[in-house]
Amino acid sequence: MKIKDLRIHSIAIADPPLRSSYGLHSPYALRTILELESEDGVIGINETYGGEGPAQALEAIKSRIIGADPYRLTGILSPMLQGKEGGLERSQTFLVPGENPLDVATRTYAAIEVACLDLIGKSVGVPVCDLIGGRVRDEVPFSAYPFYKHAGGGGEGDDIREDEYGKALTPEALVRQVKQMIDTYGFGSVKFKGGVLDPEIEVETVKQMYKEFGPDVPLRIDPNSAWTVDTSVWVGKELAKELSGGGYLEDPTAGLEGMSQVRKRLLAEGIDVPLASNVATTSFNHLPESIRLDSVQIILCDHHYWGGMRQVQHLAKLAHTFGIGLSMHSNSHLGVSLMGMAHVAAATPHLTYACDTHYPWQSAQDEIVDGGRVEIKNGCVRIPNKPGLGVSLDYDQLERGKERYLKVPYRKRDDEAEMQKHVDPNWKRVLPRW
Ligand code: GKR
Ligand code: MG
Repeated sequence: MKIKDLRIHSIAIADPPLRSSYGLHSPYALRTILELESEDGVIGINETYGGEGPAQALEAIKSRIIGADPYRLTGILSPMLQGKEGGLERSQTFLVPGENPLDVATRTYAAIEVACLDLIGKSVGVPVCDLIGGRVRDEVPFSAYPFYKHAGGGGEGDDIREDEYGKALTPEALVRQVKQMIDTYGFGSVKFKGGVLDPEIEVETVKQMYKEFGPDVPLRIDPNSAWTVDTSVWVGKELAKELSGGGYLEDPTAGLEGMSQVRKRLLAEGIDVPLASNVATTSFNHLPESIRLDSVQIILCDHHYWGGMRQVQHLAKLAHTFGIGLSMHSNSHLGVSLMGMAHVAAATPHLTYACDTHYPWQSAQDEIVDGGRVEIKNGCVRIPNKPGLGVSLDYDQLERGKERYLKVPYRKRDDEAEMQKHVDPNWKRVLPRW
């Protein structure tokens, strides 16, 4: 089998005004949809980061893709995963995922790998999870992902989306938001995005969630490095009960050294709440130091930047070997990414926590999957009995996404600029803030 064509589609999808320590989400998130077509007309698809940078990186390797055999292509491209090109110094501490120049090689490789797997799966009639080792679960659990948010459902002008969840800038509003997400999707755990309001208010928010949902719904909080070591330890102590029993404290502070100090000081207080990360430990090169310092007890994998599905499986094996838990990270995405996440999670035995997903924040109006939105039921995505990723493209919807992209004035994610535009002209991403 030979690849005849690689098509790269830049799209924009409505995104609500969600807050994090990076700033504010823009009215549209950018994504890239790929199509790999074989000589016999089978089409493999994938979804990855959007905007100019990711699309250009894919364009740049197009000549190596056309004419290649999809079974061998990732072997040929594997130097992209090695050494400096493989992201030696990369980190998401300051740059939003998808915007780190040091991630270019691994995320470009990942985008092609998954499209190849979908193409192969669709050619031989096998689901991707069974191609990469075989599923260990048919249903993949995801967690609710509440955010502080301003009013609005995303989009602009005559293209605005319904504000399904409303404004949420208080503990009470956050509890309401989670309740609504759980009622709609049946999630069994909650990952709460902090690093936005004063830590006392965020602690109170988690306490109110615990009161509302009880000890059977594990809670996590992720301020994306907004706190000092002292503040992180204070939060860990305040929330020792609420974050135990399957919860975690995610990236409270910046860097492996800072995380290690938080861990040591909490353990010294008899608090064994694990620290998770998708900011401090983001590449294989971070693992030796991360393990030596005991900085991170749970790694959030994400095939989009860890170098694809098989790299995530390698990561899981290493994590298991060193007694580290594994969860999964996400950014604003559509159904093709969700299915990619579900397939790799289905074929990864050592996945010890429900995965994150932004999917509830996106609208059916923007979905490019044929047949509409992927179902999340009882908090899980079920692997469909279909080849490849189990989804294909709705080309009319894809066209709409491309038209939207042409109208959007920005070409990369910039949450700081968005904050300055809508909330505070002097706002800067300051770490630590509290
Ligand atoms: O979408 O604002 C966001 C999140 O903060 C995202 O950018 C993070 O990468 O979800 C992420 C996380 O877990 O850190
Ligand atoms: Mg995180």
